[in-house]
Amino acid sequence: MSASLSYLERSKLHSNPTAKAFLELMERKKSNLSVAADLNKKAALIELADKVGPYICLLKTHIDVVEDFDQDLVDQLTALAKKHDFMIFEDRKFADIGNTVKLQYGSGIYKIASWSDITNAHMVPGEGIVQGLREVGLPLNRAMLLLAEMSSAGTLAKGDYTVKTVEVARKYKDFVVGFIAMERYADKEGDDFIYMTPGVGLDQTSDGMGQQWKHPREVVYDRGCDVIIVGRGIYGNGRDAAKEAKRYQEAGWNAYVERISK
Ligand code: 6AU
Repeated sequence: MSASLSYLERSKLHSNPTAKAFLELMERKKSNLSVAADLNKKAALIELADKVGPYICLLKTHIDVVEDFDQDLVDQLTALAKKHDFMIFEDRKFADIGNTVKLQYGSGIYKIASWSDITNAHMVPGEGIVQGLREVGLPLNRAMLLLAEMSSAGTLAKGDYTVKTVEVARKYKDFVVGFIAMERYADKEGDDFIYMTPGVGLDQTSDGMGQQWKHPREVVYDRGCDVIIVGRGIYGNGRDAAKEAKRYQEAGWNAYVERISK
């Protein structure tokens, strides 16, 4: 069962170069922490990425919320990714037909495929969405995640929807390398999906707008997920982002070490 293997052992099970490199990076850096950098000013986003950079494996962006976006932001983020050794995940949550998502992923102002190692999509439109994104992303050695579940209260992504999402992921394993999910489910022979879980917090359980936060140990040890995605728990309420990132890195990593030594 891949939940009991180390990230390094699992890197050998992947054919997708981004998944392989990502799992190696996690092991090398001893980090399964992704920071959700939901900030709307370029300077603030760059400052946060530089502060948390030493502690994270993945910087998660919502590039379309940045009011003063320009190509220089992308250049600076990719330079910081090199400096601190992390990857970039544009949390675009594509949700349209294959032909449209191809355009949204590869062109427009953001040209996401040109700089984002990983992106994600909803399965609502059916598997054409994966075919469209794969056409653009695979030649660039990119990878994607499918949203199999969500962290928010009342989500419709559950039950049969989740099961069908996993089936599609199995069909396109060269490009779909994992899920946004709340627990690990697809550990059939030959599976090795990377489970990334948002809705993680050490100090609070809810934001009053549907978000539900769980403890890193519950996510990684009890539920078998691989990456904790943390936003406001790290930079919200005037917190010291570097200090909090270190705290979350340790909590996430300790839970992982405990899980693989079970
Ligand atoms: O820690 P937070 O609540 O400040 O931030 C959580 C981040 C946000 C959401 O857009 C994202 O995680 N997210 C996702 C993702 C990553 O796809 C899915 C989901 O179900 N819930 C969720 O919060 O940037």
